[in-house]
Amino acid sequence: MEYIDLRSDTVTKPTEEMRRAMYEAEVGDDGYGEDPTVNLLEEKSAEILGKEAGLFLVSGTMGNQVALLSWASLGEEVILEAESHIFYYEAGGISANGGVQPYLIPGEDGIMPIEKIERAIRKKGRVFPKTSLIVLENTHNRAGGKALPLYYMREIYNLSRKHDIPIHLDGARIFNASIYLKIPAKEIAKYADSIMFCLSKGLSCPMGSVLVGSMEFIEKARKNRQRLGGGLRQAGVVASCGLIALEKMIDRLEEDHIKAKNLYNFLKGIPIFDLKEPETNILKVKIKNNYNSGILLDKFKKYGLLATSFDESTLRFVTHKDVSFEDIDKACEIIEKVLREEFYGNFKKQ
Ligand code: TLP
Repeated sequence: MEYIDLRSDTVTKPTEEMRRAMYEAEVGDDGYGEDPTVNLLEEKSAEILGKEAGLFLVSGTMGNQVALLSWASLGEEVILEAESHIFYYEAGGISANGGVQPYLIPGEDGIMPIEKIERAIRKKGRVFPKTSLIVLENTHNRAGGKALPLYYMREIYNLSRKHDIPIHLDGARIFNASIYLKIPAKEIAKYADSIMFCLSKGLSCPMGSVLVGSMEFIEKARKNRQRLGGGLRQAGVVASCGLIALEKMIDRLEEDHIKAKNLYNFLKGIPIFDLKEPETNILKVKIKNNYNSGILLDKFKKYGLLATSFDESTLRFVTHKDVSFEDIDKACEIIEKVLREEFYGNFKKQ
């Protein structure tokens, strides 16, 4: 069966041009700094985000882990939003790899109240851990692809300067944020000391993420990547896709946002669902009356639609290049069919 796959933008396949570029890529041993394609991707990534240097890594998770290792030492503390990817989905790496302690602040739509961040910063003293880092996530995955507003980034940045604490931005989808906010990604990146972004999500590369920051930070990060076994060799083969992504795949993300909005426009009229208009490509749908998301997901799958859940009463739909506008219409039909079956025809669309 051909599925309409809305589980994640990570399912996107490389374009024809990327496949050709992989074949033709100029390569060398990156362990010696001799892969020209990796070097170019690192340079261009740093340039596009207004930082001094970049580091290519196999995944977003590795990028975040390397950033944690590079900013914080054993027993120190990192301030994070309670539903952040680093805390939620990185297999406990923050403690296992970094040996650091998360200080979680629950946010509203991914936004931690600034006063709470300020209160969370530890005072000096024998018994306290040192607060070494503040982490932000933009767009925020579990907040349904929320783009953190620029004024908020700026306020946290000002706070971080006051306390001399660096900011790491999990910008796995920073370009979705930049498209939604209608500002260059550089403008967002300016309020963080290090940024990780993913090539393998909406940008459609087969793999890879880039971490950017100051020269000094990237030098440290390179060593930490090595420590985690993430050193690369002829990685220009895949870095070549990243170069195409930066040039040609960013502007088209707007289309993914429109697809998510189309899906929203259909689902918002369904009484058992509770949802907000998506800003980017992730649609978060709460199901009322304790109805289980797993049951719906299984039924959607039977008719050819794949999605995931944030929890047992919340569905997640992610739009991307490999689903068309027609696929979104079909997805709506499948959802309607399942709801009619499930509620014995009592399903009402308002
Ligand atoms: N997110 C994946 C899953 O892990 C949940 C997805 O399908 O959305 N930061 C953010 C904000 C992410 O959403 C992800 C991946 C990562 C980091 C990690 O990237 P990878 O998967 O390359 O390790």
